[in-house]
Amino acid sequence: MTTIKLALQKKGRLSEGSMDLIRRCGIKVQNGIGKLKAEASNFPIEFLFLRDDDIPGYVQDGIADIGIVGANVMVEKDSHVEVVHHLGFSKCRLSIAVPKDQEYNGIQDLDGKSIATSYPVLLKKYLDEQGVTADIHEISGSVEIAPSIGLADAVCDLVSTGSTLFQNGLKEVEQIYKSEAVMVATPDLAEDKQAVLNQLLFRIKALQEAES
Ligand code: PRT
Ligand code: ZN
Repeated sequence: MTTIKLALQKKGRLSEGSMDLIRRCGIKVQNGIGKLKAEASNFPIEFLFLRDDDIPGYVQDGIADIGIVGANVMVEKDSHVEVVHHLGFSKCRLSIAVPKDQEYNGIQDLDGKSIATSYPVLLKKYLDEQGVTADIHEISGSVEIAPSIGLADAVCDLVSTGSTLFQNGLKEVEQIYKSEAVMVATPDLAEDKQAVLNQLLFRIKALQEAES
């Protein structure tokens, strides 16, 4: 039987939800510490453990047939993959935040200002739609520190509880994108692999229905 390759985040905010979903589907997998590949013993699926940023590219290129990744990363990378299912975990939002004492009357206030983010594509799209021109300063982490060290006037980062913003003296002023984990597939998946994916999706949907 054909085996499909599923790309998962190795370690991070998607890994637990992803492995938990696989296990609840009744799929048995032994994932040795540090291993980058694993196989299931009772379902035709192989797992590749990667950094989340690399997952859309691997799936687009067909190195992996399917993947589980945050919708935010998939859209930011502008990857040509198909979203086959919304998985409902790792929910968060991409938001703009400004120093809490700063007066804020609307997105126009950010015109001509600088905004630090790890999501320049999603941010630019939103600003363009709003007719706002800002200087987008791309940084890869610790975004919330940027205003307090004078690097930017505002930030655009992922938020779940809001506590990181709060701890850094920031307030959320615009929600620009809502995200959750999604299952993506390579475009034009071969028919035999599509059949395996359908079996997997059938199990996932049954779980979701049982829980709703
Ligand atoms: O090493 P690798 O590159 O694989 O992982 P990573 O560090 O790039 O990503 P990771 O594991 O942090 O996040 C993976 C995905 O989880 C993201 O792309 C989102 O789809 C999703 N997700 C859900 C989140 C959050 N919630 C989240 N809260 N990703 C990041 N955060 C961060 C946020 O950047 C901020 O620093 O958590 C902080 C805010 O959290 P609160 O609860 O204080 O608001
Ligand atoms: Zn990452």
